[in-house]
Amino acid sequence: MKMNDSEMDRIANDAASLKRAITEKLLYTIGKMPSSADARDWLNAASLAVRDRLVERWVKTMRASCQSDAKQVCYLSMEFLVGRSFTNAALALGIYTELKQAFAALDTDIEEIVCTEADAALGNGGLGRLAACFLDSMATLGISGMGYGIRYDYGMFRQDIVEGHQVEHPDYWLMRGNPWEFARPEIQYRVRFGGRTEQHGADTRWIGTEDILAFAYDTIIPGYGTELTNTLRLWSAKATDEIDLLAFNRGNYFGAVERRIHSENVSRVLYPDDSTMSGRELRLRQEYFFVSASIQDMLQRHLQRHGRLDNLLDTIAVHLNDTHPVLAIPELMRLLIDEHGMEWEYAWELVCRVFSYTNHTLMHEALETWPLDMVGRMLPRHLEIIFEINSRFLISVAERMGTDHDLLRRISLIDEHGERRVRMAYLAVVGSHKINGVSKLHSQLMTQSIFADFARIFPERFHNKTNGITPRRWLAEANPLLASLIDETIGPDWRSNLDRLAALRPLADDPVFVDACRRVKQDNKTRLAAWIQANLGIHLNAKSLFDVQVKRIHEYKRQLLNLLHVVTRYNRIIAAPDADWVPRTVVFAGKAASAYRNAKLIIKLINDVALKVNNDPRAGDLLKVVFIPNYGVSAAERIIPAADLSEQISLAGTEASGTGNMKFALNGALTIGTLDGANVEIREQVGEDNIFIFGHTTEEVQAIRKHGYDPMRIYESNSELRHALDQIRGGYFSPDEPGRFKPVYDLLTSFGDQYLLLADYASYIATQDMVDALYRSQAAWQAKVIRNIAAMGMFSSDRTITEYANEVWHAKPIMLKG
Ligand code: 26Q
Repeated sequence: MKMNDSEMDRIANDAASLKRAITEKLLYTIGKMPSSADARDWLNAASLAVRDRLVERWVKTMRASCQSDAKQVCYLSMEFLVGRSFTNAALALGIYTELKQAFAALDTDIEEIVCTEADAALGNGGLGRLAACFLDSMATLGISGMGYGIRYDYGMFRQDIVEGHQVEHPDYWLMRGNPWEFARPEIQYRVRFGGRTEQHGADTRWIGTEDILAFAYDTIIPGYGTELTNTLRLWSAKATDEIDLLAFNRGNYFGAVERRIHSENVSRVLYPDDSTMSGRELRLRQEYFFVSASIQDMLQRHLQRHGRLDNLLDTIAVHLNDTHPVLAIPELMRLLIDEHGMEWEYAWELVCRVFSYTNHTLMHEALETWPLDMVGRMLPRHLEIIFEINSRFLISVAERMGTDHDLLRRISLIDEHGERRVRMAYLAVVGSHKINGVSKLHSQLMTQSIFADFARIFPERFHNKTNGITPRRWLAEANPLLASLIDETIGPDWRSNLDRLAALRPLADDPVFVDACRRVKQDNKTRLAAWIQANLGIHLNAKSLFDVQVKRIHEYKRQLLNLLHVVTRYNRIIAAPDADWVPRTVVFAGKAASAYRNAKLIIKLINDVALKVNNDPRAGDLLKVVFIPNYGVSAAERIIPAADLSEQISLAGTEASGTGNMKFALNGALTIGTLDGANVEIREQVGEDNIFIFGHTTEEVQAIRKHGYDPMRIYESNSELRHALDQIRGGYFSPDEPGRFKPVYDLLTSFGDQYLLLADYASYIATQDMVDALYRSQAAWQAKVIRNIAAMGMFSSDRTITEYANEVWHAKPIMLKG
């Protein structure tokens, strides 16, 4: 397909053509006159104009990938936390400046348009955002990839803070349409639930099911510095017609509609839990729904081209983003055996070589297990297959390692204690050829704890892939001021080769560059302060040290430790208001899972402390505390570039990796953190003089636990800590309800505090004092900032994806011609 002149004109990239394209979209696609269009209409029009320019690349890519024999990576994830797409797409196409001019010619500031886009918040946090960074990197590197997930009608809830409490609102992100997606009603699959199995000779039939249709919606994922694009394919649930017929025959119109609604609820809403496994049946239905549609789609696309399945391995690699899509393993077995007549042994060999799996947590509460009864009722054929996988696996282990009943009980895919449950993580390990953790420390702990037995059985399967972040969104887009300073200094290549930042390291001692960095940070802080003033009515000292902890609220992440420092600092200031303090602004943001009581209490405590501190004239400009509501991708893009200090203070051994830690360092914040997750590798990269490490190590934590943790002893022996905790317990921050925070005190001072908060308090406070001391010397501070930025090369998700492509997926980049 060659384009003629008028087609070329349609997608020309100069400002005048873009302006014409935008006004045409507004009129002919949105159906509005400029005079009646609001900012969001203009955004939709401009997005459609930008999308046209992506489509050309998309078509080219699909043609090239058909001609190439490169493997396609199918990335299965319940979550894709993409955020906004407009600026990202414009930067990938290299037309942001022209779009800005086009809007200027329409008398509009592009910033006012861009901020009307709703975040695609189809994820909870780290795991979902990682999937989005990976899609970006795969496209940029030319790895042919397809993200598969669910098109939730409602994404991550919107968080309001009302009188200091979290209030959740539904996030109907599709309200004003989604200009980025292509509905593909011709791509639909039937997903079956329930029913029973019947044996016919050697054949098993699954019958009597209740079915749902999965409809595909495609979004183009542009690569940077390449014309290659990938696809994010999300499934939306639709009722089948049989549902109506069944009910109509009984003369029950409302019954029919109700059942339609019931079916279509499968893709209605994202579960907003990220660290406890909510065992709701609807969640399991969601998991099977998108997995089944995705696997059927892969087989159908493969068969269309090749007409046989024995070479499936040559065309696809399927990656499981945590256990959430692990039903893909029995689903592929079922399709190969029951529908395509393959032998078990042959099919199993294929399956194990197709799948790979990433684990994202060691915490027991977050590991997925499902009641056997529930699985059997919902997916009777899959349960049979899981039993068969299990019995063959246990037999092979017994053959290889002897019949150790204790071992066999431990590694069984079925947990027989109490109510019998399927262990999804074990299913993932047995059915994948590669299994990884997301940081060196996490991968190592993984093979010592939850998968210790499996690491002995399959040592060659386990490896590490330290997480990364895309520099396109997290530097180029989020921090344009720093991006242009770096461009002026070392050129623009860092966007697709983040190692280039190393060239900045010698400039840590260059007073001109140091000062330029400082000014960029100051501008970003001033902007955030203005936003906070306008939106929250809190006045900040933009010259103060911005100390930031933004992430999901969870006990293991220890927002309370941060807060104990805030209270301690407040007490010190009140005791000596005229001392030479380094002024601080402490920023918190993050959502609590809606049923997580303690997390919600932490949010209330942060807000109550903020109220007290911010209104105390004795603290004045020296200390301010802000809780920014509704943390998400767009909020992160605003907040992170303005941070001086990045709080990464989880108890050692609990945060699998963290990726916020990388975003902050890349944007010129210094880290105060524990030796946990990827903090360990950040320290290795930046050097121990350029990071503030405190607290007990993983081994020390294990030792404390072994010998018995005694927080009361710590409480008794540290008067500042005792004072802070007594204030929290006694209602100093909650005079309207003095007992409100007694549970916080009880938690932290009881043997039951799993996260050893008080054990790290003294070391944390002492390290915070060192932060102040360094901040007084701006040249020394900025030098460390620059050494951090310069060392971030390895935390590009391009590096992570290159490793997955080479070592796990065996996927090579595809070449685009012309
Ligand atoms: C499971 C079953 C039922 C309901 C919900 C869930 C569920 C949903 C989301 C369980 C876990 C999650 C999300 C986990 C997550 O985000 N983990 C983070 O992954 C990041 C990327 O690897 C790491 O950097 C973080 O350390 C890790 O906490």
